[in-house]
Amino acid sequence: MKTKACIFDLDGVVVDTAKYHYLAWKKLAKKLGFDFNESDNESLKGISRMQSLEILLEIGGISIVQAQKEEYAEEKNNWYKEFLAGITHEDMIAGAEEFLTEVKARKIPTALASASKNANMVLEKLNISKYFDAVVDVSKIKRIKPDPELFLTAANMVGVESQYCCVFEDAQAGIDGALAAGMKVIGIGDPSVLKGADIVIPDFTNFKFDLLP
Ligand code: B16
Ligand code: MG
Repeated sequence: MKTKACIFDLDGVVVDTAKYHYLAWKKLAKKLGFDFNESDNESLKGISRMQSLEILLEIGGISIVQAQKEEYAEEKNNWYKEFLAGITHEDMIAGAEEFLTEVKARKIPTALASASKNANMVLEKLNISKYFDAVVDVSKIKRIKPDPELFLTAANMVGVESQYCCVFEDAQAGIDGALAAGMKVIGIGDPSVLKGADIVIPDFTNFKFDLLP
């Protein structure tokens, strides 16, 4: 069954912003007095800001009231946005722009399915909206990854049935969501970390559309 639409996650797939989410969470952990490493960060990838904060606080053994949580989430987001202010095309995942260009040249529909409320800012900053026929507005989604809603909405927006969609994801929550949507998945990252994907690649270097299932 050949792929008829490509659905891309943003952070860690198109742009190397996953590291900036990590650095901002690490900064918050430091402020709260505990260490937070890359392995801890794996479980925060692809999920919402508030859910990420809950996990971070659990790791640090910290219990606080809701108003304080909102304050910390905002603080993390402000640090993350400071990193975003400096991003350039150098921050794109290796080979991502070439792969997107090939997919567009083949007239394969594309969608962006990111859990980030900052997604549009990143697209505008790098002028890469042109690669996507549809961008799912995460504020209109009720359930995010690992729920399949984000991916099903993206498929619906480009008018392609799930079984013909291929999702590109760097987070286990995203891979699980894409599989639950009945889609094929290409993991971007480390095969010893990402489970269930059809293929796992480190980045898009030399990756071509014909290699898709
Ligand atoms: P924000 P993606 C996700 O983006 C990130 O992987 C995740 O780390 C982040 O918590 C989430 O967006 C929410 O982001 O705080 O900017 O709204 O990987 O789905 O593109
Ligand atoms: Mg991601």
